[in-house]
Amino acid sequence: MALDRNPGPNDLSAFWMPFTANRQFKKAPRMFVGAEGMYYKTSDGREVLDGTAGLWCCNAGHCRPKITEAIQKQAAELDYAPAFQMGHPKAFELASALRDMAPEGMEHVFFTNSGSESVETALKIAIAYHRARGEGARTRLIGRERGYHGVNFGGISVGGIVNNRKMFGTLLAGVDHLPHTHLPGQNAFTRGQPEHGAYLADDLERIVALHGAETIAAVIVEPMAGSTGVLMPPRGYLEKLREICTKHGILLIFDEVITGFGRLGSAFAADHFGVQPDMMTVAKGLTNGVIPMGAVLTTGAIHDAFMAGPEHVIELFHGYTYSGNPIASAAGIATLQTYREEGLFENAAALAPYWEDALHSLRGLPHVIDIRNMGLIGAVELEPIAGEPTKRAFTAFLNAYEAGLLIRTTGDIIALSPPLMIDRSQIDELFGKLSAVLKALD
Ligand code: PXG
Repeated sequence: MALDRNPGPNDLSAFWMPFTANRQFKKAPRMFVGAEGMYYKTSDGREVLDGTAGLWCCNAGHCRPKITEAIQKQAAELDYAPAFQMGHPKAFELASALRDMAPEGMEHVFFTNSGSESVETALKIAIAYHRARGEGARTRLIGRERGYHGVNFGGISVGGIVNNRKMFGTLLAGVDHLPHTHLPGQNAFTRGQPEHGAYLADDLERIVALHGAETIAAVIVEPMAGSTGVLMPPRGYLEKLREICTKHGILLIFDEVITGFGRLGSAFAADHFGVQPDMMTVAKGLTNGVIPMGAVLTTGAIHDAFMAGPEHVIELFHGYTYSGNPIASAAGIATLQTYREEGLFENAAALAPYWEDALHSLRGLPHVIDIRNMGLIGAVELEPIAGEPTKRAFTAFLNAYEAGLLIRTTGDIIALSPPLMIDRSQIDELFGKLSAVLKALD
């Protein structure tokens, strides 16, 4: 029986692929077999320019020697150490490096294995923090329409993407949503932060008035919404959210899974916008996407609220078998060193104006109804085909791949987020290819 079930190398049926049109893929598979720097190599021997840093995670580019060596060395030296009641030096080293890189006030680091786990961890810490301080009624969580906070139950509950929610039952109770900030009528083709929409943060006051501040634990938002199709925060919006949260004793969580590690030209979006959250969730670029790892950063006040009671008692009943895994920690340390030594965040900031001009040169091409950008991130929104939403952008994705360019699409929006090591000639190559693809679209 076991032998009968042994698949040949080309049997694609067993692997149920995530967030993928499985039947379409398996009819015409797209396989990467290698990668270096800014390029993937396909199974049919072609080079594909990585316009998306994998899935927004390979910020230092691919197969970077320092990261590869760190992983190899760690695997041979200490493969695994128990994460509970035991430690190993690299997890502490990475936590300190992350704290030192983070905005002032982020003092402690809780390790997870993904963005989704970081979100669950932050939401749980928020509720437990209030309870530890004697405000156990603060359990309500506020997310935002069109928000993406991973795919676990807490994350899809505070998230606001209908297809990620509607199949999965009743979700968490006690969750409300702020309105999204997409105002195409007023803000289309804005470069950087849009002018209109700061008032949308005032909706938090309506939610507070409805439920009472004393029932609300936290607000979680992406400082720049990535997955939904790249929505920049309107000018003044994040400042207002911060102000209202502070006024009512509500924690503000920035989900920086995409915006962390240089995407906007600063280490974190909190730095870029000059707005201080109480917690930050990160993943992806923390290890350059090479080994799964995430983290939650918290203020000293949040951490210290748990450090009461007898010292032999566990303070927070939460954690994962692989929290701070040695190999992931080694990858994280080497990744942060690579960012620093190669000045990759500075490169992203320096290239941002060139990127912006190149991106906005697509304005006027067929079906393009909006273009948005910030740092090394960009979105091109296409007019959907009537009655067939997502099809036009998906066709663009398939044609771009054939033309040697990797892009991401969500709905009818093309998202771009290349590794931060990109240079001007590669930006030209990217937009040259994309513009040809767009011109040929039906
Ligand atoms: N929060 C945010 C803001 C994210 O963007 C997650 C949490 C979840 O991370 P994990 O590691 O559990 O996947 C994400 C992930 C895309 C795309 O192309 C975006 C994500 C993942 C995959 C694809 O939009 N974001």
